Amino acid sequence: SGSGVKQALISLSDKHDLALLGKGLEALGYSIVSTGGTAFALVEAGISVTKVEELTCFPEMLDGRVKTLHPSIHGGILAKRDQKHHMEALNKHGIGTFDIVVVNLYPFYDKVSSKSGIAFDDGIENIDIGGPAMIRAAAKNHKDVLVVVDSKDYADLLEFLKSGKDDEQFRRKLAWKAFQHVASYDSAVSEWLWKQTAGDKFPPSFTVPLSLKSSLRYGENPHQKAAFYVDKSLSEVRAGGIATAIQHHGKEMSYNNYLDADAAWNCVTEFEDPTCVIVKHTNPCGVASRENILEAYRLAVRADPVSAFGGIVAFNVEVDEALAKDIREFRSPTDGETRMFYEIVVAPKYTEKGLETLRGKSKTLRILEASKNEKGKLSLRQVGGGWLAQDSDDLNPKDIQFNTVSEKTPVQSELSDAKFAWLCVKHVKSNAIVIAKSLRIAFRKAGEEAKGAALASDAFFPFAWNDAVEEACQNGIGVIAEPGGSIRDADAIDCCNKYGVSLLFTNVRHFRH
Ligand code: 93A
Repeated sequence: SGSGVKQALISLSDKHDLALLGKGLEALGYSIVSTGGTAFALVEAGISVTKVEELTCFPEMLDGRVKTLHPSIHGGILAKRDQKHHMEALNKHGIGTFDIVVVNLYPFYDKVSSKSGIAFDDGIENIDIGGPAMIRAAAKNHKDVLVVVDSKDYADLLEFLKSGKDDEQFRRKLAWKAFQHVASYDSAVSEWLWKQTAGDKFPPSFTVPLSLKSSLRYGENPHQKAAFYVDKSLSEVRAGGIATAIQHHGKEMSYNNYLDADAAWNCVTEFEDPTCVIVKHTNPCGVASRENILEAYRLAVRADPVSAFGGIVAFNVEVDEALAKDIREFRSPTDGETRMFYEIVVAPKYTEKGLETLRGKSKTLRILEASKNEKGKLSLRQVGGGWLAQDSDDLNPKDIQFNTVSEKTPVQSELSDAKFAWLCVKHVKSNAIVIAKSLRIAFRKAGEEAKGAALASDAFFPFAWNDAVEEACQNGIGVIAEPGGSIRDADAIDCCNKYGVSLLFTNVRHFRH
């Protein structure tokens, strides 16, 4: 400040670790200026504080809409200390400088995404105006002002101040983070407003609030740089999905690991019964549901033991000691000798013993604990010069109807196999067919094992005769599930009728490219 006293401006909605910050700054000789609630909390913690109103000589106005929007505040942030006329202007108006600005914003995102919902006017009131103004001002003038928007940075800030050394890089990093914070905030506001204007079209443009989770060693290949970003930097709520999974053990996750783990996790969480999914290069190569998860695991391996080797194993139930032992010990059905090797195990939960046993499998095995994906998220894919956006394919499996269109009606076990195959096929790269059977071994080659099995196709069959449908019928498939909707649907029906096979139309397509 002009009087030589160092000043920090603090205005926080999330007051986590505020006392730690306040005490640290006070000990370093800073005088603290704060808004209403923040000042109150600091006083409670025994820290002396000057209220913003005392500097501005203005009361908080308009129900708090105008608190800090004042030259006494913004002049003190924006003045360039090495510009004589800036400092003269401050002196003339009796304005002191701020060396530190610590602000976090009204929790807009949490409010509008709360389960109970929020009234439109409440949403509006939760748009922070003064906070971003201070953050932007401080970040612009970061050469003279340290700007902090994340309580995780308090310790670094205090450390930096204690060191007494200046560091341009540290200042720029804080400024970068500050603008990132405000940008995510504004995009959340804009997206919410867009949703309030209704219509089911996608917005004319949008930003996805992201924050860096980790730098990755490399991308799909070693010559590609890569990083992993997490959604919703502004939410304290732990979002689901692979991005927020806890890693209990193993080597660092790679770019490809994340892709594969995501594919396995998305697939396995579709099922209600205890299920094991094994994925190789984002495609499920073995899926099995069984009351007994041990059996499901072994069946999933057996479906394609060669691909399963080195794959990702996902479960939708807790991994206990018995299952962990099997994952550790089970020998490849290809030679009955080699122990199965995996890159990753992902599950919703582990017992203590289960975790301990898995840790013993290898140093490298990555063990992930994940929670279910949030539904209704945007799915984005990059193409040359742009992005494709769509709703994620997260129809509730229960809402899909399997309408019999053939003369033959499937028996109960065939129907449940068809539903199982249908859930699988959605997760296989198009064009996909999946064959499933409730007996011990799902069929690999055409032959005995296919007798009475269920076949699901992610898209309709453009041809039936002398093509996939007839071939399946000739190979002993008992039931076929497909979307229907081809101009040659009648051929598929006739063909199934000829061979006495049941045909089900879902009216839903599950392409996945
Ligand atoms: O309503 S505002 O947009 N107008 C302002 O002038 C203002 N100044 C600070 N919101 C404003 N703030 C915000 O108040 C800060 O961003 C912070 O999140 C919050 C802290 O208020 P309190 O200290 O009263 O709890």
